[in-house]
Amino acid sequence: MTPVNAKPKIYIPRPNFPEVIGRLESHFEVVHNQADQALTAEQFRLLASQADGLLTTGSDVINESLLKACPQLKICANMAVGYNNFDLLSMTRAGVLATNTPDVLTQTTADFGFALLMACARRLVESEHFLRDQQWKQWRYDLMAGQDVHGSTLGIIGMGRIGQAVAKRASMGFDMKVIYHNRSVLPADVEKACGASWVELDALLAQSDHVMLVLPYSPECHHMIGARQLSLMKPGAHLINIARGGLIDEEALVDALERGHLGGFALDVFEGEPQINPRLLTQKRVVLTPHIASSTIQTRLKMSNLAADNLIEFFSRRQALTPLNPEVLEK
Ligand code: 8YV
Repeated sequence: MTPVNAKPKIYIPRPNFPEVIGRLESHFEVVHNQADQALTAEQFRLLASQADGLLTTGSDVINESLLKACPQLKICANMAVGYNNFDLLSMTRAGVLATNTPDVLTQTTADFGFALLMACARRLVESEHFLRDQQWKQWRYDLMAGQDVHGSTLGIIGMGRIGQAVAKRASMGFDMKVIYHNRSVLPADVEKACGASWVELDALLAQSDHVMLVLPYSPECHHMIGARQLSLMKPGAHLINIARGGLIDEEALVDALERGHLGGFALDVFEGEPQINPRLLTQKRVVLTPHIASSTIQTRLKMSNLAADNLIEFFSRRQALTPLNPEVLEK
């Protein structure tokens, strides 16, 4: 039995900032795992089953079966804006609060989306490998010739905070035409501030020189970019994904590249990550990064502190800064 005045127990399954763990330790009994080796689902379940709160990341799945094994769990504070790792309905039913980390990572993630776009269109990684492999023999008019970014058309799928931040960089900084597809059309003043206009998805694919995915993942949009959508893209166009791997059918993507239809693609997220489809690894015109779009020290620290603040607020005042199912707080 838990002693009456015992501190709530917080479990942190993956490595995190020592200073944030230290902050949490002044409020809670904290169990954490700083090893660079993810726990098995069974190990995670066992440790979570003894916790009052979890500081999760986007890779830690909280579903009905886990919730059943965790009767004392009251809050999962995700250190991510995306929360497709949460079964929110089951969490609400079980009275478990879910929180995420919006806003603090918007600009950093948009910066990285743009970096991937530039790297892909200008063949940055391929050129670097070429040089390191000592293959550079002379100046050539077409050496590693890529495609212009400035003045081209960018299609953004998903126009939330990050999509809008990417659009501003493109329209203001690179004089690009920006079109977007989103469930809802943005208010005219927001569209104007982003220099972007709404189009149907098929039209976006057909008109864009570069397509960027910035939408949340849900089972309804699983493989929303498959063979048909890829065939609609302009020959030589680029695809950039900073959202979730499951949005793209990776086999169809590699097929489109191998057929010579796509100019290239850049992925920061993968279906089944950190496992990578081996066909992706052998392609030249691609940029592949290990889910680091939000990874600057400043931003990751803000994300970690916001997740910690949600835990502290919840256990001290039964409130949260960024709740996803606030109805749990009203019960
Ligand atoms: C995280 C992300 O790094 O915030 C998100 O949704 O994808 C990334 O910023 C990742 O999910 C780990 O929590």
